Amino acid sequence: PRTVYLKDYTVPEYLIHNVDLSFTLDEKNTRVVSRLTMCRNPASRSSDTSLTLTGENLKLVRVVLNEDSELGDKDYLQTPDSLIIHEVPQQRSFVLTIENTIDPKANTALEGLYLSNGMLCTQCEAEGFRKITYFLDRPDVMATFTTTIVGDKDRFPVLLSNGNRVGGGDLPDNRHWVSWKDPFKKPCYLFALVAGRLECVEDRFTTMSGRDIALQIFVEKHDLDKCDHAMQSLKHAMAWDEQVYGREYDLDLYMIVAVGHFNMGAMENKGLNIFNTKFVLARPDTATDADYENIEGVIGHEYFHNWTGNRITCRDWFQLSLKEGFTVFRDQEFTGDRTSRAVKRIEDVNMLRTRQFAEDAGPLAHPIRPDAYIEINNFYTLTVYEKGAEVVRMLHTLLGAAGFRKGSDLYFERHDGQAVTCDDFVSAMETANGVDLSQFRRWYAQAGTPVVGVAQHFDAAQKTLSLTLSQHCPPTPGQTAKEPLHIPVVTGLINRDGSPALCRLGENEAAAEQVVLELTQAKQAFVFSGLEEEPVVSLLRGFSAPVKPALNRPPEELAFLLSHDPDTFNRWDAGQQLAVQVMSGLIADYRNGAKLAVNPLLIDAYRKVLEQSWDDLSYFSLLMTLPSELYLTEQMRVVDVEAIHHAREAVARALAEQLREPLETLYLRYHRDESGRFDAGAIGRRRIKNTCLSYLAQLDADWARHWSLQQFNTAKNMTDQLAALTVIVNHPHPARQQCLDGFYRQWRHEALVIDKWFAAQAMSPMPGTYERVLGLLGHPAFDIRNPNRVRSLIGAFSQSNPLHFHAADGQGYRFLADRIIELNGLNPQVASRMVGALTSWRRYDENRQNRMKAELERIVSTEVISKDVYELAAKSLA
Ligand code: BAL
Ligand code: ZN
Repeated sequence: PRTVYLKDYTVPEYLIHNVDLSFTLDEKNTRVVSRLTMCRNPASRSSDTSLTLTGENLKLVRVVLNEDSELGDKDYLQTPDSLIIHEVPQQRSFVLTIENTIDPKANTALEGLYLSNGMLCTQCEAEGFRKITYFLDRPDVMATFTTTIVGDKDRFPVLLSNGNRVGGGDLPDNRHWVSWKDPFKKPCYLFALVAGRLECVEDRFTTMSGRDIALQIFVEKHDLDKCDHAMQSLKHAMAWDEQVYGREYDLDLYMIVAVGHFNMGAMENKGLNIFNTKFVLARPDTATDADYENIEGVIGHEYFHNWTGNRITCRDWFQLSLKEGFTVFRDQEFTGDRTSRAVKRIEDVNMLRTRQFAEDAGPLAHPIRPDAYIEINNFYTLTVYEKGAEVVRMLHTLLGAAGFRKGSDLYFERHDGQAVTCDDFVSAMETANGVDLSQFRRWYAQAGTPVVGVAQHFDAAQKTLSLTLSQHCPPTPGQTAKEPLHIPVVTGLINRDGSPALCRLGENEAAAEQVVLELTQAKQAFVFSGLEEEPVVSLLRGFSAPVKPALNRPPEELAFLLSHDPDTFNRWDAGQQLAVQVMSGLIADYRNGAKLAVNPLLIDAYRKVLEQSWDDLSYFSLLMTLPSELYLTEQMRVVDVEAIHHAREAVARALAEQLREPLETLYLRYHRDESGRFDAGAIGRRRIKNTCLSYLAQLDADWARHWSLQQFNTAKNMTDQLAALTVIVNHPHPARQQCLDGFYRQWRHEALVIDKWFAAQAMSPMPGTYERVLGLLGHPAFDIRNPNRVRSLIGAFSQSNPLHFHAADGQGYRFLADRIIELNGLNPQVASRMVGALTSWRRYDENRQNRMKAELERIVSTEVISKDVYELAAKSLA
């Protein structure tokens, strides 16, 4: 397969000004007529007078140049992925009309036009439009689109595309037509079409300039009662973007369609977002609090793309983080403002540190702006998205909120209607603030997680604290030597009595509660003055940079920070690091066959947390939650899945035994049902209660089993019901099968709830999980063609059940490789998403390494292998 390089970028040879599309719908044979108004790109230096359009899986019917001249076989060449027209006008614009047919029913890859539950829908990002018609399928070709759709009135009563509806009417043979016009220039990856039996929930929004916008959410009829939260989220997002970024919506209509078969979470098509049902549908009895939060976040994310992605798009796919990193940062801040800032930050960093750091340390590490790819779909990664958002967050930290806003204003002003680069974004920040960000730009080009070293020296006579920070970044594939990065390290100081110490850097600086240390050199000293005693340093507050601080704090200092750090992130992190230290000791004990005795310091620290009173109960729950097995995995040089599992269980059990009383009291205080309430208070009460329940389930006690069963049987909201089911499925419980069967019977008509049923079983640490997962593949509700089902069974098992997936006999690996090979032929994007669980093979013992490697080799040698799967499997073996 061919590798595409950023360094090879050249401007398009031709431009497309306008696209007139007409679709005549049929499940197996949809006819597409595309009329392109084009011209030679004056900026292109190529002397080639032919025109190459991309297209895949298309049946070409005819090609007409300038309305009247139908081209013959000798005028063009068709290849499996292109249409080359030998000669087109060079001096003036021309019209090219192409007619082709496509088969949506055969499209199991869910890219281009495909069928989901009888409805036709599209997914074009990144390169799906070429599966609809021949085109210049690249993001720097921006055109206005008009789309006319013709279809049967019964099968396709609703016909949607981008922009505003400009016409429609009846046709003979029970057919009808609708025309849509999108006045904004856009690349074809933002094109969308939806046709089917859909119902609509409608609302309105008045923008800051007083324009009235119609908001519509389209779903299948039985889901009409699950759209309220998505609609409210959309209105909140629209208002937030006006307040925080001064950005207003531009069309008269904003449509969202929920579909059951979708490779991603959602897609920001102009004026017509298409969403995975998972990120739209919610009712208190079917969706958890986490689902509610995710829906608001993803609705916000797609809405925010209207400015960061659609109005200003990417020049090429290497620039993906330009729109994704910025838009993730925007959605994170939106959720922080809407819910709890402290909790949102912790959740985001938790994911970054467990999953993105692993990616950045493995064979697939790449910069947030990659320099090469075989299949661009493989680069919708945690690095491009989440680390990309961290890079934008660092700009926000360095420039301050007002400076960042000046920069984003200039970015929107300069580049509206253009396809630009990450560099253009940084330049706007630079110009607006009069600063030099040349070193900062390295974050876009360098992969890997930097390690920040810390050494401190207190001079009692001078009353100064000297803090020496250093940085180094381990090599990543293709990048051995790394340059120092520009790292903002937000730092505060705390006196020994727990009160904050003021930070005074240098002679003339004013004292502040915290400062941003700008680490730009390999090693750099910062001197704080005016200190009466040696303070405790609170470093990297709010996780101000995506780095690993190399700090070996004594456990007492971590316990001190857990009690006193005013920074909510660092306070939580101190508890996590304390737990990691204790569990690391137990992991070593387990490996040595020693008894697992939990350090009482940790129990005391948790007791103190339990004894305090907390306003934000969600934050309190996070303080009470132990680091996950996956996070512990990241801390080990050679991963020992069994030792990690048993060490963590030992700590959880010790906490449950020794803190039983306060945990019980808390559970009972909040165990009453508050179904239907989604304010921060009720969410927090459910969260802390369920955290307590999961601890109490560690006790081998009938009363604890009874509590979980009672909660399962009486819960009226999904958060409580699923929390109880999870506890029951994760421990020996006599009612396990009965609860699973009851849950299935209760929810068999709700696809998203059945996904949870599959996932809960796939993630269980109980013996027999592998056999159960294997059996579930044959369950009538399992469908390998549905990405949500694949993720909920195969994804959950391989990515969130380390104990069973990494079983020493290799059965988990074999199971996954078999599924990847099967999926490779059906849906390469989903198949390649599943490869990730095998790519970290070098982190395990020799036995597991050999077994994982053998499965990767089996995958690579599959006879017909997709670019998607090949790229990841081959790179991880290299
Ligand atoms: N653009 C792909 C889906 C998303 O990031 O919103
Ligand atoms: Zn996005």
